[in-house]
Amino acid sequence: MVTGWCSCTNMADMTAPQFIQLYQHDSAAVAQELLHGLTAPQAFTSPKYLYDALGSRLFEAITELPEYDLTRTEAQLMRTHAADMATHLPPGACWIDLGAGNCEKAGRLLGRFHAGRYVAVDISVDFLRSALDALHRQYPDLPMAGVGTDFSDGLQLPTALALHPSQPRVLFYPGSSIGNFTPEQALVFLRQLHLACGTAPHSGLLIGVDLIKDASELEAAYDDALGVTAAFDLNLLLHINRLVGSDFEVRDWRHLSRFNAAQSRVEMHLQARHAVKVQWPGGERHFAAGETIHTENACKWRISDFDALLQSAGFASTRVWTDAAKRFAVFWAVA
Ligand code: AVI
Repeated sequence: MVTGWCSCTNMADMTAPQFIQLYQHDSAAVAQELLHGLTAPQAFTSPKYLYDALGSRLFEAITELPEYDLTRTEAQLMRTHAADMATHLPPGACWIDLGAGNCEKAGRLLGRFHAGRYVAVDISVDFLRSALDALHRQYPDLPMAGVGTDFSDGLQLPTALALHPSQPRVLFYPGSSIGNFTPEQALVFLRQLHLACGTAPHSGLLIGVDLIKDASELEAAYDDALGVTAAFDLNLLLHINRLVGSDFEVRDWRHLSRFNAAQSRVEMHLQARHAVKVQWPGGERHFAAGETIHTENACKWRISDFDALLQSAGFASTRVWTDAAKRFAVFWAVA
């Protein structure tokens, strides 16, 4: 069901952000998806379930950890190369911010890149309201919208947005969130983003990608000394308990991060500390001591491989900026 409404209550403020909620929580479908993964021979869950209210706050804390420099390196790259980037990106574009959250990253760029419109996309418009209201005070003349949709399974841009076919689009996907897809899933997703760029010339995708580095550094980035990432991972069990009515006990599990060199990815797992029986309405699973639930992949890329992936997804040309140590890359891929 598509529900669209404009939050304008005051006719004097016709530029107030528009909010459109597409995603509707379907508890039976969510439980079915989770139980399918939890009962698989190698149990797994989608990383999207890491982000309940507490999980989102823990992730924000992760971005401040000394071991997790990804967010800071990307922000530094954006600052250092903003002037050069601005010569490649189209002015007056509609910026579509995927996984916008607090809209902070895009907020720093909209003025510099002379955006013509801003569309923040996240699972729920409730996450976007205060951020967009604040951004609206900063850029009162910039038309803005918030769209609540689960784009991990495909990006839908609602017709209620009335995107103009001749306005170029900048799809903005920072933070190396693409790394949470396997390369096969990433290709499917990037093809969808290519389509979502529309037909106006100069449209494209601005995307941040974390690069391969030393395994011990990568493992530490996903298993910090303070235990914030462990809390982020373990909190998933409490979220699952609420979603499927299971009885996971956090203390029965430990967080693991390991670099899988063959697949070029950091894997997060929750490992049973001893034999554990987990029950939920209508089912149960026994986990042997040491057995794991695979909770996240964070794929790390080589610049040349990611460039090839963008080309396979249909993007015509790419430009890349990276830091001196080649820890992180920002790509501008023209549709
Ligand atoms: C959101 N995503 C890009 C983060 C990452 O690095 O894969 C999530 C994360 N998981 C553990 N730490 C951070």
